[in-house]
Amino acid sequence: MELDKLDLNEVLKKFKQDLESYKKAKIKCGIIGRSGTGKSSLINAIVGEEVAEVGEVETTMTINEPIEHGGLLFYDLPGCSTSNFPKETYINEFNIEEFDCVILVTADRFYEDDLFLIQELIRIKKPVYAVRTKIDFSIDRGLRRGNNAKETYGKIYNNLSDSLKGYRIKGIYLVSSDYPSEYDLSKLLEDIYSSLNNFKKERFIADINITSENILLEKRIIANKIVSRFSAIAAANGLNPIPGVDIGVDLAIMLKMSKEVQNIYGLNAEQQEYNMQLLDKKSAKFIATKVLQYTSRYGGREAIMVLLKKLSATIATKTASKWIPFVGQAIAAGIGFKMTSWIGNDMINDADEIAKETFDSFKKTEPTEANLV
Ligand SMILES: Nc1nc2c(ncn2[C@@H]2O[C@H](COP(=O)(O)OP(=O)(O)OP(=O)(O)O)[C@@H](O)[C@H]2O)c(=O)[nH]1
Ligand SMILES: [Mg+2]
Repeated sequence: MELDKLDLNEVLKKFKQDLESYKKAKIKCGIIGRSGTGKSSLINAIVGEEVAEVGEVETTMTINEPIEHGGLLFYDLPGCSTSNFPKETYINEFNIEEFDCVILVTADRFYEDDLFLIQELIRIKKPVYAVRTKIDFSIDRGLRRGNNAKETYGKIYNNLSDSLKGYRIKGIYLVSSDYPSEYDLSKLLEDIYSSLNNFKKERFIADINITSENILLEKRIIANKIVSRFSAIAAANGLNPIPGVDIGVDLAIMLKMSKEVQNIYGLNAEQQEYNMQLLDKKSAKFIATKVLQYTSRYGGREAIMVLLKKLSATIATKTASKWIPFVGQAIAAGIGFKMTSWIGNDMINDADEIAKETFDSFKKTEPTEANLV
């Protein structure tokens, strides 16, 4: 009996610590490139939300003030050739030593100063990702001249690859911020993800845009972990029954969990607004309705109370012991755990379904002639 209690406490403590570490994790990402190359658009496409200002005219920015999205911090930096910052001191000037990754952005090719910077970055062992933006433009242009998408893509890729020969960069990615789930954006994100460890890895996958089915799968794994952690905390806090439910569950924790799941799946208002711009009218309307249903089911205190009442009625009709992994005093905590994780799993299943439908709609909206496969 004593042993069980001890185990339970240890388990709860671990879940709690893990949730804290996840919440606190930050990934610092440098985005370096000339003005107008599409840095801000790329940041928005990475996170699936308009967090950076995009413009036809040069947008002002405060250097060293990162653009934040969850645990992701983007340092939007001017290229070293066009800036007032000499290339020799560039790395120190911007504290690049502290970055987890550097994305070098160009809309055409990499220049001598870029190559110098790449060399310096590799010398200090920073993972460097070379990104060529606006690939949709180039492919369109190619099509008008009688070159198919594959030819244009191949030509651009080979040219960049030749110019970067001998530099140990992580990869070359041809992306379009207007079509985030086309071309190489998902590969870029998957590669950055693979280079990170532990909680940074979790945080990264939770905070990025769904640009591939693989990312969606990874998000599900993280979402499940997060729900377990929240459930453990709910169990630990939830020994006092709440009126009308009979069983101790921490409502505040459930609401936080709900928010986190919505964030992971891009269901919050800002992320939806971003998606709506990229979808055709019919899909946008369909998805918006689904999201509205989702938020009214899981989004507020009352909504969760309704779910809890339903669930506690179900539990009452069954033998409680069947559901409870713990013993003795831990019974109430056990039920709190189970109820939170049940509701959490429903949240994940429903969110996952909407995300899948959104992703499929993107695929339908994308330029079919430009498809590379
Ligand atoms: N078609 C297309 N247009 C893009 C893409 N990326 C950026 N643009 C456009 O290019 C212009 C400049 O994009 P920004 O993202 O503001 O570029 P930036 O590098 O942040 O520019 P500064 O902040 O001024 O340095 C905008 O009009 C964008 O809409 C892309 O992948 N495809
Ligand atoms: Mg910008």
